Amino acid sequence: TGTAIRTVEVLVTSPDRNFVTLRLTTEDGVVGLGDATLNGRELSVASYLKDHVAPLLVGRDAHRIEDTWQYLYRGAYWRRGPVTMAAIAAVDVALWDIKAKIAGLPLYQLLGGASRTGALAYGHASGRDVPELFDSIRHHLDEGFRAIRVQTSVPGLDAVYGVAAQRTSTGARYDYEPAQRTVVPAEEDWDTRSYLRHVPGVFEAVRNEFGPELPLLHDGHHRMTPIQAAKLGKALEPYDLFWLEDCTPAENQEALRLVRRHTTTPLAIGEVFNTVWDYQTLVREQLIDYVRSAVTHTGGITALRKILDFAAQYQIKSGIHGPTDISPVGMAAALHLDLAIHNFGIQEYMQHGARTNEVFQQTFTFTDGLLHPGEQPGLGVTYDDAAADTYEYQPAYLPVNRLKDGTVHDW
Ligand code: GCO
Ligand code: MG
Repeated sequence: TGTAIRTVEVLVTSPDRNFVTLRLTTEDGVVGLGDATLNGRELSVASYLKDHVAPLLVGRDAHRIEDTWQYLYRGAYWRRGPVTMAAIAAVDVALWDIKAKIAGLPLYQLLGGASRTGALAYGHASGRDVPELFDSIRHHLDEGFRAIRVQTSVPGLDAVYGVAAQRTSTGARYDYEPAQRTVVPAEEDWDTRSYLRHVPGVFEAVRNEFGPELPLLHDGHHRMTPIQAAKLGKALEPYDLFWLEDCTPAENQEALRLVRRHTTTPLAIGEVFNTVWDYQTLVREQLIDYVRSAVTHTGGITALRKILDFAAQYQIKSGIHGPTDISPVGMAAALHLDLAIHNFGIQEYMQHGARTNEVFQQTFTFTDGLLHPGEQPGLGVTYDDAAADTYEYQPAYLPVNRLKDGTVHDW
């Protein structure tokens, strides 16, 4: 029939960074896009899709989203994991894109319609010292952001996660791109005690300068033990954070009990998670306040919607992952979900570069600090093959972290 999948294409391009995109086309010529980008492991997802999924999709009815999801998840026998779940996510999002285009509606309408006028976004401010950080915050406020993530260098450490090394040549942007185009990962250094001594003073300075209203966020990037995280959460309480993110490596969900016992600073976790099972204890015991998963890494809209519905029963909200390693296709999927769900919290928005926006043409808007996916049928993103083909894949990796004595630490 006309809605059967005719072609399956796996597209790899590297405008400002590597992106993997799945493109499905039905017999009737309706095109759906899905994001399959897994930072630093891009080609493994491309292979999973090309070698193992594409042959199963040809001829399937594009309307059968839930059935296709279950078929790929259960049918592989080997479950979960970032590669598998990113591949399933790409199929799922592409199928939602197709269904919404056939319906002639923006995707959020199929998810229940708009629950708000737009999705509150937070931007990434950072600085090597306090004056540079203030400049970066002001720059984000000028761009329209109404919530700001604050990351800072730490005295004695050369390079710290989340801090832009320098201003761009125009001086206007404070870009931070964690993956570097090297064949072997770069190495950074780390010392948790220096970090814990430095960060509270930075937040005190930011609060004094920008006042009590501005929502402030911070990412601990998995580096603390539970008791260190408890200490930081407590020390930051006077500065009223919107959230403290990834305070511990949360594979051990029970570790969060200890953090929670000591601090009322709201906690956000989950950008490296890929199924609802990674959240089970965290949600049921109300150990977190925000779910950080990306649509792209958690099995798509179908699966993330279920995680967020589960979280909603415990008054836990969304904080969908939106760094530059989520492609504009993955971002669009997040924005449609943000608009529709009831338990929306905040959306991360890290702004893609000009080359990326040339490859992925988009219809979203950013007004008064709120993102909106636009009113085009489907996701509202088109892929420009001619532009994409000029940017070949280039190996790029996230850094590795070491303590002062050389021990490998969480990055
Ligand atoms: C965030 C994340 C990212 C990750 C990146 C890794 O909160 O946005 O921590 O910056 O480091 O997604 O690929
Ligand atoms: Mg993070």
